Amino acid sequence: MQATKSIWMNGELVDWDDATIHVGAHGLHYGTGVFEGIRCYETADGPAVFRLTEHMQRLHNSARLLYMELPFSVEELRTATHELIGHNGLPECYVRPFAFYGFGELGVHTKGNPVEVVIMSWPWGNYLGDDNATKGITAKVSSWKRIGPNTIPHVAKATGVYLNSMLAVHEATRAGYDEAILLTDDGFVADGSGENIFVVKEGRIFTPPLSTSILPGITRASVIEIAQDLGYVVEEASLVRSDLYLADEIFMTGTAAEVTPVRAVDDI
Ligand code: PPE
Repeated sequence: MQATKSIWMNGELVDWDDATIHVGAHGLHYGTGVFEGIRCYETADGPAVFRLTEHMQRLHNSARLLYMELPFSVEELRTATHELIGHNGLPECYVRPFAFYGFGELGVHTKGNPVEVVIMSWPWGNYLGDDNATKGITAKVSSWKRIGPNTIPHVAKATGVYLNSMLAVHEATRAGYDEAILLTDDGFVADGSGENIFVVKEGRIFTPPLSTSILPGITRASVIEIAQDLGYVVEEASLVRSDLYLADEIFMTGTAAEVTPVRAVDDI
């Protein structure tokens, strides 16, 4: 990870090296945090942040689902993001806002802990490898199931939820694949470890509905909108693993992964 000048912490810009927290922070012990991943792209008019309001709104929704009250509004977080990007001076970057219960009391209940809000930004190439964005990746259906809607709300982009993704991507890469695809407990295709999934079959585009334990991806929503504008039929439909094996094409979407083609699933 490439260091940049500053990090926005609770309303102030602090030097990269000084943005530290106490080891007793609640979020570190119990995964009680929420986060976002956003991209800022270079344009002819200068750096432009893609769908910033939607991302900050999702951060707020994630927090609400963790009984966490964010001390900054969507508008304030937007302003903070612009301030940070301007200050760090990068033409393109990845932006990582997050909020977590900080240092105060331990014990699983969050009472007595402050809510800390941080925004980092740094240069980050394609998540699955810049080459893979054109060549395509290989994926493995994970033996780890995607967390269910009554386990932890999957709609929340919560830090603790990502143990699920971490296990799946480790399993996949240790077996020689680039990425994991997680199914729900009852066998429906859900997410990649950090991406949503689309399947193309006979000219139509399919993607799992929001109720299938997926993160409501902002890239996913953008791709659906753009594909429909281009005249494609996009259907939100429950998919099973054989739909992956029989697909004409598969691609994954995410802020970090952007749009990455999948060239094989389970060696098919
Ligand atoms: N599903 C999961 C599980 C997921 O983590 C992401 C984003 C998506 C779908 C796509 O969502 P969106 O970015 O709104 O299109 N994963 C973020 C974090 C990756 C990381 O390892 O950190 C990201 O792409 O920023």
